[in-house]
Amino acid sequence: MKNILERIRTERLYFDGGTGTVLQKKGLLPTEAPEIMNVKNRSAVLELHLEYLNAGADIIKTNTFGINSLKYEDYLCRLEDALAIAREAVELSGKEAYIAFDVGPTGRMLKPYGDLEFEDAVRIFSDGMRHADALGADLILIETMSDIYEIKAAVLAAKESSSLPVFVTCAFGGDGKLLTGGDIGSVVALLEGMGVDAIGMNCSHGPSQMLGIFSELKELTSLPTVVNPNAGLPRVDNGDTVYDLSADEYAQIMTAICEMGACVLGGCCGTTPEHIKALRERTQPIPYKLTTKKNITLVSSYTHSVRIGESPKIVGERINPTGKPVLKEALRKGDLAYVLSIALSEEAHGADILDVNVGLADIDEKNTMLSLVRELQAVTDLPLQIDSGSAEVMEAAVRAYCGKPLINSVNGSLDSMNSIFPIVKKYGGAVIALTMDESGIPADTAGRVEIAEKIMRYAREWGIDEKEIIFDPLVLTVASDSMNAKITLDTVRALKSRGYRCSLGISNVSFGLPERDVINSAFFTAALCEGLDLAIINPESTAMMNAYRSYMTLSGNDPSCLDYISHVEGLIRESTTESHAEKTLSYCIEKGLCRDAAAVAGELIKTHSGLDVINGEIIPALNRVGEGFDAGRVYLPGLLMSAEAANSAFAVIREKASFKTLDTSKKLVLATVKGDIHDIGKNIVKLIFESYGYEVVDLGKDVDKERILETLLSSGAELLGISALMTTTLPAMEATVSFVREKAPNVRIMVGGAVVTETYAKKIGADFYAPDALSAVKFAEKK
Ligand code: B1M
Repeated sequence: MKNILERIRTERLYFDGGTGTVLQKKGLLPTEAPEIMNVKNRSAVLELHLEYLNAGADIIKTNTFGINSLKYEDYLCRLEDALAIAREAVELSGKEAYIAFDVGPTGRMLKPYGDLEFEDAVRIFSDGMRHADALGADLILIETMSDIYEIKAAVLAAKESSSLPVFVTCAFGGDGKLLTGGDIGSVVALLEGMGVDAIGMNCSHGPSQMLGIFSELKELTSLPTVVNPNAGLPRVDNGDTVYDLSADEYAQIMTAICEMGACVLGGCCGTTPEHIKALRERTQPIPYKLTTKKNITLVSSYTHSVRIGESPKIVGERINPTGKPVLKEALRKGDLAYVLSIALSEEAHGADILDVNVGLADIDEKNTMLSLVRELQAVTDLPLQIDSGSAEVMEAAVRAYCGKPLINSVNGSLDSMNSIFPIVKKYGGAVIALTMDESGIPADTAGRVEIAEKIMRYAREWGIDEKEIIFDPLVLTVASDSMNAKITLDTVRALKSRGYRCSLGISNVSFGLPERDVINSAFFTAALCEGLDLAIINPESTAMMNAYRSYMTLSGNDPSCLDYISHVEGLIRESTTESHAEKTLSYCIEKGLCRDAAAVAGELIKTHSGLDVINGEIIPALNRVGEGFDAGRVYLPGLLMSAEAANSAFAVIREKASFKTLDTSKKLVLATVKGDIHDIGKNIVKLIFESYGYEVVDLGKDVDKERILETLLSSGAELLGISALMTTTLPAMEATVSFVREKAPNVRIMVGGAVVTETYAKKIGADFYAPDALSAVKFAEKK
């Protein structure tokens, strides 16, 4: 059979459509996972594959979306069954079709936002992929992905455990972003960097909603594209999820996506063999569009990408202990909070990327780098530049990094290229390439350009694209040789004229001179005028940032001078209002700074009551984060980090709170209702009740009504407090109230939580609506 990778680059292929929704019509119950059907009704799955193959699919997905070693102990047998059914279907059809081993998300979030370790996720994905390769799958389809870090784990697993082609399709939301905030650029950066074979989108939407997202994807990617939408936007009708687009309507809208150049077309939820048949018939006559190669250099973080080469970008240089005694001491003591505050300050001053170097002789560089990369990624969404002289540290950090980093650095020596290029190739990354080699730094431009060409040749041999190499032609101080700056500027010009990207660590130019920023900022402007793409500088230096902003404005990179004006306005505001020099508790919570939040709370509690701190700082901060989430400014990772920070502040308040002696006659059962995992409010209620001497039986969050009743009966408590924070979990609150009313009529029930109102509480038959914790205690005490 012809290689699928050659085919998708020259002709259009077709995927099959939905699996679960079609299997439901063949007997799968709504509560059952589709993979159950491989065992429960094998012939229905065989029939599904055959129907798709007969409808014109060239690639069928195995019915394995939900099978992994986390979910099923006997996952290997289950995979064998699924692959055997797919193979039998292809043989029966007599067609030359490909079998895609279908891989869905693990269902768990990765640390630091969830509890799954990155390496565990890699292992879970590898377990299945290794097996699928051995069982004869033709490719791996990683689909319906909505978290960049999980995507990285899955792609890494595919590379390490199989030699199959890898296609990845993501589930973008209506805002064109992944659930965890990743935009198209961050997806393209990661996946192209890691060398997947095709990239695209599936699920979440119908084809018309995907048009805009797809056009953005086409602008950025040089890879073949895959589009597998749902049959319209899903909606719920009488408890059933329905998809409105008929086969013809679906095919008609898909022609637009086809004309834009999608290489592989198919369907997801709600699409049927009729949809695929109509899709193929309608789009087959449309001429295949070759995918063009884009010369775009991207680095990325969890949520977004930075484009290098379009306009100059700033790399913050401050997380580097060289010459910084306070930072050295902080790193030695493991005081990462200090380092995080440097990062946030660099970000606030306008850095686009942050350099991270923790090279100190007397610390464990690898572990410090790993912890810092993880912590930095939880508080800032700027991409990082991993800066280490050790290839081992580099590999560990680049592997753990969520996104596509800048790698600092490789040079023209064979040793350096042989240790750094494999890392760039495997994990993806743009790499700073120093124009020096075994013989040192050439004294002239010609020598530096020669090394640059050597590096480029080797990179190509390693299969690394030219656009991923960013040359640093190195600047030596003018204090030792007055021609040093000129040689560097000439080299920047020469490299730029060859179409290469350039970076410089600007401040070396003035080493040993007084008033260094005077020289640095002038040199910086000169380098920008030669076309410098990246500058590693201190963004907190006013002189340097003034040089940068002026250059941006004067070079046409700041339309209508808007950035310049808003920067100056910001300066005026800062000078007339109180500066934000001290971190407030709300600031720490909004930024997700857990350790700082605990420390500031510890200070506050010395002079304020716990309730004042909660009401004055914690709740307003969480409300602002919630508003940001609502407005699409904050994403789930940010929400989680803020919740963590609030919890760590809360833990300190709890520790310091004074409690009345326990009165065992005063008992309260407390829970957040089924389906709801918000428990910060409930925990506050618990704290206040305990401080009034109550014995509180806290059942935690996501608690079903049966367990609540059982606890009320076994503990003898006659007071119940339940909390709900989402409109979707209000029905669970109502069900709990009526269940407890019926089975334990003597229990008094209080309800609370941001979505609950007095009217609603009355409607569902609760005894009391508590807008806050104190009102709940007052009600309880009234008895
Ligand atoms: Co989410 N979340 N969240 N969230 N979260 C909200 C609630 C939301 C309003 C944000 C938004 O969109 N603006 C929104 C709900 C929208 C809606 O339905 N109306 C939302 C969403 C959508 C979600 C997810 C679905 C997001 C996603 O995955 N796409 C997801 C849901 C998961 C699930 O539950 N199944 C989710 C997840 C999370 C985190 C895990 C990240 C985190 C919770 C961590 C945790 O609790 N351990 C989180 C957070 C922090 C929030 C916000 C920002 C803050 C909630 C909070 O703690 N408030 C929230 C936005 C907001 O409310 N402003 C939001 C502070 C707390 C002290 O207030 O709980 O109201 P509250 O408690 C008060 C009173 O109400 C009262 O006393 C407390 C103290 O005064 N009270 C009681 C509460 N319970 C009581 C019980 C009583 C008495 C009084 O009985 C005696």
